[in-house]
Amino acid sequence: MDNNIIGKSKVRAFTNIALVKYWGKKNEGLILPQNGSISLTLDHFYSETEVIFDSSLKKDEIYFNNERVEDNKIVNFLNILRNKADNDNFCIVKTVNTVPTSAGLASSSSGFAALAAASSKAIGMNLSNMEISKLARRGSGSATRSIYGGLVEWIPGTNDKNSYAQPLSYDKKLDLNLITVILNRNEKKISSRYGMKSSVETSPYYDVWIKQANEDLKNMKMAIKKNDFTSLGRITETNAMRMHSLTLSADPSFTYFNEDTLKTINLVKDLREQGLECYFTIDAGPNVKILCQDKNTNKIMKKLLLHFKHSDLVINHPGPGIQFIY
Ligand code: 2P0
Repeated sequence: MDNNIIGKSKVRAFTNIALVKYWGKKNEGLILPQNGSISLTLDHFYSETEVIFDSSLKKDEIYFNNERVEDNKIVNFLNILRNKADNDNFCIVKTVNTVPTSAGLASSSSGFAALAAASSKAIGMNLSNMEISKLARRGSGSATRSIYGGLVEWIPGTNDKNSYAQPLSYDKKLDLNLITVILNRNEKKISSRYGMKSSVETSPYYDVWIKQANEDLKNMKMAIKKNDFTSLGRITETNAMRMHSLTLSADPSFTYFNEDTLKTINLVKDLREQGLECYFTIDAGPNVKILCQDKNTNKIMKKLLLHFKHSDLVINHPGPGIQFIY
């Protein structure tokens, strides 16, 4: 046993995809969102993070998929944690990701959820899931929601203490599936952080977005309560397009879509016309996610395979919340 080790922990956290999007901060330091959001945690993509606090270290050491990296966002997060824990030791962070990083498949959601849970335990704090959710938020907004499985709501709040996520109860007969269509595995050119800031500061439609997103959130919760997949899907799709209209109306304007994104959107609409009910959502990258129900997934996959490689399509079911491995 190494005498210098103060504590260690390893956690697995799954990514989530927002059905009502978070797009803009009202406090950048604390990562307080302008509006509430609702997401689905997936079962296929996750991050596994081990944190070891060691009194002999002179600085934090961060390894990503077994390679040593410098990462300011992680060091900033660890400084927030040290401050909260009143403990100035450094640590080793080892993260392995099954999510293509920064390609709009929400790798930061699982990454910071796993880091918040593992680092807080390793430094000796014994936090509730609600407290872990608040802490994860300081690393990345979407990570707030990845603490929990299934459908999750992030309550926007007004300060560090009242902005956190909570699980939404829903009927498992909703049978939600989400097929990720990977069109591009490369790192995106415009970070969500920049994209949000630019939308808040320069889109003339930003105030309308907040109003509409609140409305979408209310209607989405109603659809979930009523077990109404059609309403849930329609809100998911329109809310995503409303978010992306902020990027198109920013100055300078930008978009996360590429030509394959538009083709895939049209394909989803075609499938729907053929009687296969499904809806799309898109995040800060070109990849498209298709929401459907168990009963239609195989038929939809068959149609998608006429256009995409098998390895670029991943079927997800609702995934679990954070899992402590030790
Ligand atoms: C979401 N996205 O609700 C929205 C929809 C992407 C599109 O949250 O700046 O990595 O670290 O809080 O959470 C992605 O942005 O941004 C995101 P920060 P984050 O999932």
